[in-house]
Amino acid sequence: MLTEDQLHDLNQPLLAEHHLQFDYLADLLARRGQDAHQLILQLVEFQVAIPSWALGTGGTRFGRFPAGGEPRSLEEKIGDVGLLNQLNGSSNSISLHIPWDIPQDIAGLHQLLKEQGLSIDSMNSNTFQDQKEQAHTYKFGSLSATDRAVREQAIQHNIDCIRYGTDLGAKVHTVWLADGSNFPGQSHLRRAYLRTQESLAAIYEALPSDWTMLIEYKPYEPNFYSMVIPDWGTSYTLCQSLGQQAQVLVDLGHHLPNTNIEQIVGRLRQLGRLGGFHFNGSGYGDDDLTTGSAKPFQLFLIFNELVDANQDTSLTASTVAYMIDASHNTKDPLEDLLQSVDNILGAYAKALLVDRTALQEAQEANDTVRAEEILRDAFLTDVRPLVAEAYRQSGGALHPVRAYRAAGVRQQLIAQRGKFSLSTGL
Ligand code: LRH
Ligand code: MN
Ligand code: MN
Repeated sequence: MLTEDQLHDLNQPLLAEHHLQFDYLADLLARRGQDAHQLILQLVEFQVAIPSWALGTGGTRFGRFPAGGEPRSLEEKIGDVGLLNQLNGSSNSISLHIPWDIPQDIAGLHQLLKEQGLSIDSMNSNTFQDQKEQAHTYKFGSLSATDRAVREQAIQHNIDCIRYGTDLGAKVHTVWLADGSNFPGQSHLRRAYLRTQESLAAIYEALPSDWTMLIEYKPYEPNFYSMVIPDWGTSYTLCQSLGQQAQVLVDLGHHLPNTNIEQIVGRLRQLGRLGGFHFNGSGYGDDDLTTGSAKPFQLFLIFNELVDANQDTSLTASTVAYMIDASHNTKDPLEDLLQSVDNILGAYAKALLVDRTALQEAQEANDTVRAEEILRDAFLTDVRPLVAEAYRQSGGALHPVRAYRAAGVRQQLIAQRGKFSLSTGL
């Protein structure tokens, strides 16, 4: 844990320049009729959950290059998220993956979460790997398997996840299925869907009434001929058949290249089925890179849809779970997460700047250039002083990555946990 004094000292050398930049931006925005302080309040409120499996180096199937000092237990993972949240005030919850994060000491975990000002965001089931004591293999699927015993085991696992989550105060359960087939003819496509629907209905029945069940889609990997839930349409129809507590989860990396993700987001929001996000960055597929690193304009356009829908009084208000889902090989995982949250907040801030009245006028008048210019004006505004001020007002660091390095966090974690400590996860 960093102390308040430490954070204060880390901010001190950056303050003069920050004020200069912030005052300039606030004046500029005021001229355009926008209130910087109002925008900051919205940024301070915005929270993105951190996945427990992103706190260690993910690696690829070819190799893994551990950062050192990786968390060895759920308690240490919570500690790492607490650190991130101290630095940016924007990551006050954590997503857990079962069985990587099976909670043991429930009372102790509650105490720890309270001390760190954190909560559990979403539980995630894992029926894509076989575990040691497991009776049946998931080699040929889980909730869609032809073998009833496999399906029952997978259903029970999901119900167990909900039970762990209930113990820890979570309210969201996420189901991502690796189920599918690798070869034409291997699986009966319609029957696989129907079995999945039936299994999901059994899980949904065990869902407490104040919980949401998120259904995540992915077009390929680990199966490459067909995935049982390959796209948002399939997730959507499954949700429709389950009930209002079932919602679609959009993982940015789970689309074929060039998919118009912002349109999917707008569509789901309009249909009242947008339940959550897994943010990450992707150029080819499920690359799991830093959110917004390669396609910042796309991230902005996604937030533009969200902000627009939130301001549309004809739509019912919705609760969207914002989560990161990324883990990779080259960066310090905590630095990567700080960068991801920073890019997410930046995209959100820019979307808040869009002049919606002018945009609507331009759209209605079919003024293509004007409409695009309005978006470009917002996107090209340097909002970093707003985001920095939001961090500062939440008691965090003006520049979280710099503060993290200056405080020598990774070196301390290595000293405590060792150079070769391994985190459970991908
Ligand atoms: C699948 C996925 C899903 C899993 C996570 C580890 O690619 O995005 O969300 O739970 O990765
Ligand atoms: Mn995901
Ligand atoms: Mn993924």
